[in-house]
Amino acid sequence: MTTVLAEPTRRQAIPIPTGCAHNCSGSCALIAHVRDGRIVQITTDERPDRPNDPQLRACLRGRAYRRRVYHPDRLLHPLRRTGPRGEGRFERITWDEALDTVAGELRRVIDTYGNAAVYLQHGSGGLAQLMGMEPAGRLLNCLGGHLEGYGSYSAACIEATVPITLGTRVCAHPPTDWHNARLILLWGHNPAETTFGTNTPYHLRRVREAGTRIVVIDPRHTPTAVALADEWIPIRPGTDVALISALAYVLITEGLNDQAFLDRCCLGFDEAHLPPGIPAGEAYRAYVLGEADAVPKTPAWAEPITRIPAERIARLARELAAAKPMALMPGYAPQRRAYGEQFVRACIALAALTGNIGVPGGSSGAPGTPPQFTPMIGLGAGPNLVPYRIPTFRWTDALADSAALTPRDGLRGGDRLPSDVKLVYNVASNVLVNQHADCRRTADLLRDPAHVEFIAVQDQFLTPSARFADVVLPVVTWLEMSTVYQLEPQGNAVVAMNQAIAPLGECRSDYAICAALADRLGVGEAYRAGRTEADWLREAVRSVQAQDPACPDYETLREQGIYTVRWDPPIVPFEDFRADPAAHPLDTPSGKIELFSTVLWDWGDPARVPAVPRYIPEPDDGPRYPLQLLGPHTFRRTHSTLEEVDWLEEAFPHHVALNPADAAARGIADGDRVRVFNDRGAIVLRCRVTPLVMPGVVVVPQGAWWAPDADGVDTRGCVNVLTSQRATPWAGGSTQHSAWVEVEREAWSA
Ligand SMILES: Nc1nc2c(c(=O)[nH]1)N[C@H]1C(S)=C(S)[C@@H](COP(=O)(O)OP(=O)(O)OC[C@H]3O[C@@H](n4cnc5c(=O)[nH]c(N)nc54)[C@H](O)[C@@H]3O)O[C@H]1N2
Ligand SMILES: Nc1nc2c(c(=O)[nH]1)N[C@H]1C(S)=C(S)[C@@H](COP(=O)(O)OP(=O)(O)OC[C@H]3O[C@@H](n4cnc5c(=O)[nH]c(N)nc54)[C@H](O)[C@@H]3O)O[C@H]1N2
Ligand code: SF4
Ligand SMILES: [Mo]
Repeated sequence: MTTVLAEPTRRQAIPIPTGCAHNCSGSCALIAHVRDGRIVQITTDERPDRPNDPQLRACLRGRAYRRRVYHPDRLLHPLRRTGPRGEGRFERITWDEALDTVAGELRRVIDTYGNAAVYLQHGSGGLAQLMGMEPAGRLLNCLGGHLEGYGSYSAACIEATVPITLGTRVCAHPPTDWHNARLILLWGHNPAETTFGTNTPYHLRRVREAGTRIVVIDPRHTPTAVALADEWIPIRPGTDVALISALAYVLITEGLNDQAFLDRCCLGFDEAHLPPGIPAGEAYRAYVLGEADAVPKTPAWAEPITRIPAERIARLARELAAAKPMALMPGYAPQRRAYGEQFVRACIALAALTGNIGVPGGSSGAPGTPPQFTPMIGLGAGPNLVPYRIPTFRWTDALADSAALTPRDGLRGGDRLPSDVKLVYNVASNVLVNQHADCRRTADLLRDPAHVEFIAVQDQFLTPSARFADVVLPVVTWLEMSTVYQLEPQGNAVVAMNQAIAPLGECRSDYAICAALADRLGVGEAYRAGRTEADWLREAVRSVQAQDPACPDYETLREQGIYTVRWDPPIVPFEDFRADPAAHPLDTPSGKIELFSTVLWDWGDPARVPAVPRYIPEPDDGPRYPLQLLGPHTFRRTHSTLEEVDWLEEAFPHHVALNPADAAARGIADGDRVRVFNDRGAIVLRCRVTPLVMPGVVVVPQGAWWAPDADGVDTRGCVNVLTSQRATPWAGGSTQHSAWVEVEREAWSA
């Protein structure tokens, strides 16, 4: 028998403070325990919990990180493709060969086609300083620039519509204000699982314990609905704006709306407050009451659309009006849908109608940053001299036919792109194939080397995207480098991430790889700006210090691990505007909250981009595909990162979830292997039959790695085999939550 614990010769492991900086929207503290140059355990924050400075406790993903760092599939050497793109055959090459090839291709493509032919792929894998897209963008900008995307996968419709409606994205209440709310409405929002700043679930739990009621509106009975809420209201996906319109109907017809606030602070609620020359029927009130289209948006109208009983809708409206203040907190998912712009604007309208904008405990209805947020300015990508920008989600359109992409499709900087994309640089990203919609179409586009002439991938694993690379460059994990990280806007901490172990194999940091490329291309000096990596980290921490003198310097931070920004007393966004809108106008065309958007009116596409938020039924894929497919973000992974970690698969096995009624109608039992399919493709995976998903809805968590068999059927279960590349009509955002499928039992299912 071995007695490991009693082993007398065992030397103490050294604890190294570090953190977790994949794009889960959190940033937790990790402590790597290192013995003989190897991490033997990972623990997390051990400081005492204080109400406004709680621990940055890591979730299972952070704590299981050892399984990722030392995974046998880690990339340890540069690779060159030997078979057709996507097939996954590579040979090991030296760093010199790899860097010479990538630098040579960058030079050749820029000289032949111009800088706009180089596309830096959206990639969110590494978000701390010196990692990921930022060094790569800096390298390309030192070379004269590159084609850049705008609008994220996460929140393109929020990013586009909140500024034209509220004039700013500094529109969120800090968690220190949440206890002032009587009711919190989490709309398509699942922070128990999606984090949204490490301690969002913690703060929600505390305010609920203190008596605030929490209601969740979601097609799934989420971990948030289970653990943090008083009530779950299931809604048919894509119909949220119908529900908001019906809530508005009840508020208006029962005189429960805050008319004084609407009159004083908003444009276009009623005809008396429309801009000059706009017909009366265009006001929000006219839409809700059905004055223009003869369809009053009553609860009875919304019931068959949303599947929420009319009586419950009417009661909810009264509850929202009675709970003063009420904080509406939407997630991002309902705007990653076919008409995502409408959801974002409808939420702001609901917050305005209930008079909750600019009051403690209220909400603007829009996700954003709180006023106290102190952004960290570190390395930075520097100015990009290429003027062209495309909506990030439309990069495949730019690849397929750059000439077809016009300003009406969201192209900025000119009427058409000067060149097709000839080189894709994919850093900290599995978007290239896995995380973008419609894997098969993307893969077909990438397969032809005459079309995209060169693909470089910088990653830690040979992901489905890396399989399409011509050259793969191996990157360290953060445990093999030092960096600093600032929590996402929703949070309030700066975390020092200290190097715990030597780089594995021949891995290098993104910063170092891009520096070596810059040297080869003659722009090394501009790239480094005379600084070492430690200098850049010192600068980054100094940028927070400049706004918040209590922040320690880099050296002190390295020792203490975490600095928490104090957000007490909380600053309430729009408080001054609400008090005196004339003295504090918003940065919108009218200076007011534009429930009627003059910008969208001028756009001139009222059926798809109306000037007031309207319910627009989503297109479906016809009667053959009756089930709505969601690909939410779950505990299992951070996007596709951590897919390889066996402990996480054991804790949260990947499967498709189906309601018992839909399963019974198809002869499917819990645990069966099923085929989920539509015209775009098919995936085969285990089925979980569960009432946690409402009828008519199918759930395949996003991020599983695409693994097509010889017939092209995905044997792992990547949801993006089934999603559409159609962008939202105005923001050009992702619509990856709007997909329709059928599910059938596999004949050989045991
Ligand atoms: N664990 C984990 N956390 C993450 C991430 C991760 O990969 N893993 N990714 C992070 C990133 S980058 C982002 S952008 C955010 C994403 O954050 P979100 O976009 O908010 O997350 P989702 O899981 O897509 O969706 C949130 C909830 O909305 C519901 N939903 C879907 N469609 C609809 C709808 O039409 N109406 C309503 N009412 N609800 C709907 C889903 O069932 C889900 O419970 O998460 C962040 N957090
Ligand atoms: N169907 C569907 N698809 C979605 C979504 C959805 O809700 N539904 N959500 C979308 C959203 S919101 C987002 S943000 C995207 C995210 O998509 P991505 O930005 O592609 O995120 P990941 O899938 O995590 O891929 C990150 C990659 O970076 C690598 N990596 C990690 N750290 C580093 C590093 O330090 N350096 C380098 N070079 N590589 C590193 C990881 O190994 C991984 O391969 O997915 C989108 N896709
Ligand atoms: S994955 Fe997110 S929630 Fe989990 S430890 Fe990392 S930062 Fe924290
Ligand atoms: Mo995201």
